[in-house]
Amino acid sequence: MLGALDVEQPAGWNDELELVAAVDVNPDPDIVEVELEAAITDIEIVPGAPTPAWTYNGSLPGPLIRAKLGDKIIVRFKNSLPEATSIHWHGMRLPNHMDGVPGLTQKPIAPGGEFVYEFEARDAGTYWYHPHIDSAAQVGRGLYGSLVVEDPADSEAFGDELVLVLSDLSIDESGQFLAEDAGGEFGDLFGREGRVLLVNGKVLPRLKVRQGKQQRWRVINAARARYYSIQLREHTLTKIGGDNGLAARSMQTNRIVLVPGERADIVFTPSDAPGTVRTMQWIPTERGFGSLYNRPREDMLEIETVAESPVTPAAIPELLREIEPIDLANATERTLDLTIEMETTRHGREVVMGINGEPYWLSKPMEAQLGETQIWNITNATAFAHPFHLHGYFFQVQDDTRIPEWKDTIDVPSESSLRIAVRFDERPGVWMYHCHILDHADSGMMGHLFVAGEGEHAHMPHIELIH
Ligand SMILES: [Cu+2]
Repeated sequence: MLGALDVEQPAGWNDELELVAAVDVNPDPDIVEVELEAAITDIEIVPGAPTPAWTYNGSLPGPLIRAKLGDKIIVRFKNSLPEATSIHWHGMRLPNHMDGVPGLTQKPIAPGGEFVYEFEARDAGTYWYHPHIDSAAQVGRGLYGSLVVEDPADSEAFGDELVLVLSDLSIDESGQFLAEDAGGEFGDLFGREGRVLLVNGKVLPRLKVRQGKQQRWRVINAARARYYSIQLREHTLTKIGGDNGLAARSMQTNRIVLVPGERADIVFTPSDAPGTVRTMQWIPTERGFGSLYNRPREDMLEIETVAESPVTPAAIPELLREIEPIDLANATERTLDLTIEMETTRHGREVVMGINGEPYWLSKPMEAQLGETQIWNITNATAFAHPFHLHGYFFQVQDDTRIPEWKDTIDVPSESSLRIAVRFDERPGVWMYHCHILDHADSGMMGHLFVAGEGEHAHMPHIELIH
C-alpha cells in the first residue's frame, strides 16, 4: 500500500473551502505587506437574498494573511465602513501600540480613516484578526480573518494544510441582519448565536479526502458567542497544538471543544471507506444555564472520501516541542472573579457583567511591573461559561492533566475556577483581558492591565474607557 506522503490530496480537495489569500505587495521575501479595507459588501448566503455583510476586502471571512516565522507584517488598513473601527491581532505578541484597542492603544479609526499596523511574526501558530470596538456587532456582521505564521521546520507528516474559520451569522430568511440587541437581556446573558452556520464563509461546503491521507486543520472559532465541538464519530483526531503553535506532545482524541477566539491545530486522518460522504455536525456544548436544552445538532461540513485506494497514514511524532514551565518562584497572585449582576436602570432591567464586580467602564486597571510573573486565579461563579482572553502575552494553564501548551484564550466553565501563569517580561503598556463571548464583553466583562516599564511606577494615569 502506498504511504500518505506518496500521494497528493484528491483533485479539487479544498475548492469549496479555500480562503481568499491576502496579496503581498512587497517584493522583499521577509516582509509581508498587505492592504485591507473594511467595507459593507453584499454576500449571498441565502440564495437570491444578499446579506450586507461587513467585510475585509469584500470577502467573508477576510483574506488569509500568511507569513513565515520571523517575517515583518505590514497591514495598510482603510476604514470604509459607516462606523469607527480598529483591528486587533488576536494572539500576536506585538508592540502595545499595534494591539488595536481604541481608547487604550490607538484612536478609533473613523469612517474614511487609515492606519498602518506593523509587527513581527515572532511565534508560529494560527491567529486571527477582528475589530475591537463595538465588537459583538462588528464581528457578528462578518469582520474577521485568519493569520497563519508558518514554521518551516514543521513535520511533513502533519499533512496538507487547511485553515477552517468557523462562524455564524444572525440573519433572517431574507438575508438581513437581526437587531444587535435581539433577545434583550437573554441575548446578553446567553450570547447571540447566529442562525446560519458558516465554514470559511460557506453554508455546508464539501471537503474531499482520501482514506489515510492526512490533512492539517488549523481551526479558528471566529463566532461572536458560539462554542464548537470538533468531533466525527468513528474518527480519531490528533491534536498537535492550539493558540500559539505546537503543544508539547500530540494527543489522539475524538472531541476538541473550541470556545470563541480559540484555535486548534489538528491532524485529521480520514478513515471512511472510499466513496463515503459524511456530514460533520455542530454539536451543542455545555456552556451553562440551559445551553444544552432542546438544541438540535446542525450540519456544518460535508466530507467526501473519494473512490481511490486507501493509503497508509504517516506517523505523527509524539514529542513536538519543548515547553518550559514558567518559573513561579517569585510570582504574585491576583484574583479575578467573573461576575454577572442584574441592575435596574432608567433604561429598564439591564445585565451588567464584570470582573471583580466592576463593569469595564468603572474598572481600575490591574497592575504589573516589567519582568514580573503573575498567577491569575480566575473564578466563575456565574451560571454561564466564559472564554477568557488575554491580549499581548501567552499564558500557561496550571493544570497537570493538560498537555503543556501556550494559550491566550481558555474556557472557564460555570461554577469553576482555574489558574493561569503569565510572565510580563517585555512590551510594557496597557493590555486588555476579557470574556470572548462578545455580548458578554460588551456587557462589561472586560478589564485592562497596566504593565509598567522600567523606572515607571505600576500606577497608570487615568484614561477615559470607551463604553
Ligand atoms: Cu462570558
